Amino acid sequence: MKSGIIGLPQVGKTSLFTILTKQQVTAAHGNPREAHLGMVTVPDDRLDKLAALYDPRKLIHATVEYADVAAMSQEALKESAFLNTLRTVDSLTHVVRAFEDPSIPHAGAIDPLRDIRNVDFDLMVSDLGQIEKRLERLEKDLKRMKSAELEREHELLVRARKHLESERPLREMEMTPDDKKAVRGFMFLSEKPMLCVLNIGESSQLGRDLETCADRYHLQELAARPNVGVTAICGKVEAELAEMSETDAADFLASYGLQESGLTRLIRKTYELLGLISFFTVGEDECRAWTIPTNTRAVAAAGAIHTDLEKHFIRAETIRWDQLLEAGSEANARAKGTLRLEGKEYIVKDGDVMHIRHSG
Ligand SMILES: Nc1nc2c(ncn2[C@@H]2O[C@H](COP(=O)(O)OP(=O)(O)OP(=O)(O)O)[C@@H](O)[C@H]2O)c(=O)[nH]1
Ligand SMILES: [Mg+2]
Repeated sequence: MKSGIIGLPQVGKTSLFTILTKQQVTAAHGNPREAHLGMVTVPDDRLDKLAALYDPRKLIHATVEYADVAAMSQEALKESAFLNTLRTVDSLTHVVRAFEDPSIPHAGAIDPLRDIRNVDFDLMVSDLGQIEKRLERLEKDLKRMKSAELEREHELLVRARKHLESERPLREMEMTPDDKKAVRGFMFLSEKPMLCVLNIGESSQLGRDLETCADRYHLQELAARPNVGVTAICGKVEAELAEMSETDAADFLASYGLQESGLTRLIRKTYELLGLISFFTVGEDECRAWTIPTNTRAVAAAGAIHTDLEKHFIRAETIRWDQLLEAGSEANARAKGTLRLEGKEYIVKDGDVMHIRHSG
């Protein structure tokens, strides 16, 4: 899974990338349009607790890849490196300035809703340009020959154009699974799910500020739309946290009245937005988290581990992570009856621990 960090100039995109990936980015980074890429471990204390039980040789968390790109603008969207990076991501992480700091320039007063609309506008203009080009071509082709498939595409793109012209991003357009398939090749930017991350200033009531800032900036209506999420972080505080040991970080969070770091919440929100869940495989050799879409059948989940497991799937020994911890071992869980045998059609739940039995 890959997410692109976008936003207006100087809002804290690279700062967020640095604290997420713990990767230093130097100013002398060649082409400024070239993205910085980095992997981020998905924090999951359920997996950590399971690992404490098994003491495995390998502990493997899920990962998300982040791409930090240059500031958003109509001009940037005309550059192919910039555009191609954004086209290939699964979601957008839109950093929005909400911190006050006169020394860091920003166009106009702090106004997250305006900034979000402006960035969305640029994405929509880019998609619209692509649609118009394709429609022109399609109309020429349709004049020369009749084709049901081209006509369907034409109809869909006309609908998408109308949608964009009314200033609504494609992520809010109703599309059947077939429609989605038909437009997949375009990799439309405004169709990608977007998590807006308000970068707020430090304060003594940071916990409350983080919770209330979506309301303060009138983003409730936006947050309720399809395929959009809103969350907040304090980049300054997160940067300090990133430098600390785990125990110091916990004390530091508590001193601000926080239970978890903003980054943990940000990644969780991204999973929610994309409809992703985790299941686990455990053992003395390896404890590992796997990422799958919600409503995945057990046999397809097995395929996420290895295609052979999908092909030769017999059953999945399944237990909820906390029930396994409570039982203390799979043998105890089996005796207690909390370890279930599930078939191919079982819908895997977030936090399931699975052992795939196979005939391969
Ligand atoms: N006060 C304050 N300054 C911040 C915060 N986050 C970033 N900055 C500062 O804002 C400036 C820009 O930060 P970057 O992370 O480089 O922003 P960017 O969005 O990557 O900028 P461009 O890539 O140039 O568009 C730097 O001087 C940061 O130190 C914050 O939360 N509070
Ligand atoms: Mg930057």
